[in-house]
Amino acid sequence: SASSPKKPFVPTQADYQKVYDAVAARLANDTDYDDGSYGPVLVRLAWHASGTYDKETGTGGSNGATMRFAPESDHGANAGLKTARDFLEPIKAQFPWITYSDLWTLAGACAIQELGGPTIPWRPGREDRDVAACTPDGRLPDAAKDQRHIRDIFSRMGFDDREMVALIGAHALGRCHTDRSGFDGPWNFSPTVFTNEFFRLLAEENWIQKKWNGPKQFTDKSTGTLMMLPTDMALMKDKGFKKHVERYAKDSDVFFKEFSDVFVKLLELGVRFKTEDRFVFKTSE
Ligand code: CCH
Repeated sequence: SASSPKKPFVPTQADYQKVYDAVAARLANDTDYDDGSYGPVLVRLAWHASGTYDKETGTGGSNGATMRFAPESDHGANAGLKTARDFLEPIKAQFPWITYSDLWTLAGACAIQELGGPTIPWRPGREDRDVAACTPDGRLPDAAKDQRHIRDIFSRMGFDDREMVALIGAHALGRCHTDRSGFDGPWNFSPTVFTNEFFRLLAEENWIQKKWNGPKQFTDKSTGTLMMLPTDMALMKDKGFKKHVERYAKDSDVFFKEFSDVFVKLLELGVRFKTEDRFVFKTSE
């Protein structure tokens, strides 16, 4: 009736596509950062927001966006992610109806697509939580460790060996920063394009320990300009992991398909959705 209160705004796929387009436009315009794109750090924000999930207790996961608050914002693993959160603030101001937790995951999906990766079907429904829902430190992987640690951390989220390797293939994107993690450099020569190069180089290059005062990391023998983390190298030392590295190194289509599936799963950890259907966003031209 005419006297009924204002109906709440129920966004449709078209509204979420507008958010996608706004993130994509900002990515295209703000190229004065790192290797020319905020895309990689947006992917990392989406991953660290989601990868806190613990399947036993159902805590953590992409619901909540609790990285807005200390102590979670100050966890060592999240160093530098303020850059990504700040990048998205104007988008949140433009579309105040979207939750931070939906926005951060949508931006991660957008970055993968805009940087030439596979489509990442996405659905809304995450709710923001307050500081009390912050997860304890130590739920995200420590790059100085080995294959046992990778399995411990990622199986706590509910992933199997194949999924763990596929996810880490996101290291095709971006770089390490000495003022964030202490590590330094990119994993390949096109850090703003999503490819299977991480696996190809990991499988085919000769990796030697970097001589420097920083934390232990590896460098490619032929150019000395690329890097691998100890955890990345661990994927080649473990039979269960190595076979997937080799599969993805050989076949980019297989990697794209399996990465998409597992990234969708990552972005949905800990969320009870009301809808089965996912949106496939249109990538910008
Ligand atoms: Fe990662 N990652 N990551 N990573 N990561 C770093 C950077 C990125 C580990 C450690 C690091 C995933 C898994 C792992 C990205 C996506 C993913 C850095 C450098 C470290 C250290 C941070 C810095 O200095 O700025 C470890 C350990 C693991 C697992 O063993 C997974 C899974 C994903 C996504 C699916 C992306 C993207 C970056 C680049 C960020 C940037 O700022 O360029």
